[in-house]
Amino acid sequence: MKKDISIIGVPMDLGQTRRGVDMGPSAIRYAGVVERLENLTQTIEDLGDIEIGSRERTTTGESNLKNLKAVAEASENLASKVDEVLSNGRFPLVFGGDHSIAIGTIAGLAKHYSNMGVIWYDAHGDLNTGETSPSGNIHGMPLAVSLGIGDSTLTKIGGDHAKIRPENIVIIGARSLDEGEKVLIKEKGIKVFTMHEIDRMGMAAVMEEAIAYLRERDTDGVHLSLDLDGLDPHDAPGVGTPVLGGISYRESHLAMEMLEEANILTSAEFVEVNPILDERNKTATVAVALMGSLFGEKLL
Ligand code: 6HN
Ligand code: MN
Ligand code: MN
Ligand code: MN
Repeated sequence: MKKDISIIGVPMDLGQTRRGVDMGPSAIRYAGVVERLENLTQTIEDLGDIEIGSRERTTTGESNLKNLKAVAEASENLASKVDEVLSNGRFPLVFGGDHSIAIGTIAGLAKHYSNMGVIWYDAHGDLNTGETSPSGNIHGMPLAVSLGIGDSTLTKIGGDHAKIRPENIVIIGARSLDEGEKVLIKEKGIKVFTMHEIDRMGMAAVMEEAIAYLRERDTDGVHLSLDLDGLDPHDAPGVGTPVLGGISYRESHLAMEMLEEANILTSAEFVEVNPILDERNKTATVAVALMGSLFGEKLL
């Protein structure tokens, strides 16, 4: 079924410390996203970039979370935008920016879905809190925040309640989890397909299981949060926190094709594209190619 897509750019780089990821939305547009998706969609509109506000990098006294205030403000803006797009009956397609933007995306989505599923395609769990984080970087925390765990400045965005349930999350591609994240995954019973499962079962079986799992949960919407570092750095070099041994380009296409066939997605975001660290805009180009598959492009 062809969708009505609204693109939202989020030029955010304050959730981590490497410059350049704020240019991710431009790089994705430059790689021809609208042209690529035009014929695959009912309608497509580009709403431009949301306001990030103060770019001043700060660490406030009582918190070890970097740039907390600025990230929180931008997340509020993004949540309203996503809410508005859904209210217009359209499919939000969000471009990062670092992964801290998922806090705002999911907060906006949660205004419309009470039992939302989330597919977290990532080398990391992004389940840290101020206590467990090795870096203080908020891009390592958005999944925890969406569960209502972490600094209240972030968890209260879009309303002071958990936006998603742990049993409605599927993490795919994990290969760099911090100790505190591992504890949380076990404690909350979060479904994770690490690289081990992908190697062992193959991507087709992983996606079949992931889709069946979310269907069993009777979700009223499913969000794909795709961090480009979920892919192997060979295929997606333009990311701030690359981890060897990732998901291949072809496996990722297959994953997108299977999501399209299953027709379960109601929103998506592509994050962590950093053109400064990239090779000739390769990572943005990969992101756009994956979006092609996600919205129904076929090889024949
Ligand atoms: N990402 N687990 C590390 C941290 O600093 O919390 C890395 C997080 C990476 C986050 O790639 O979206
Ligand atoms: Mn991430
Ligand atoms: Mn990551
Ligand atoms: Mn290769």
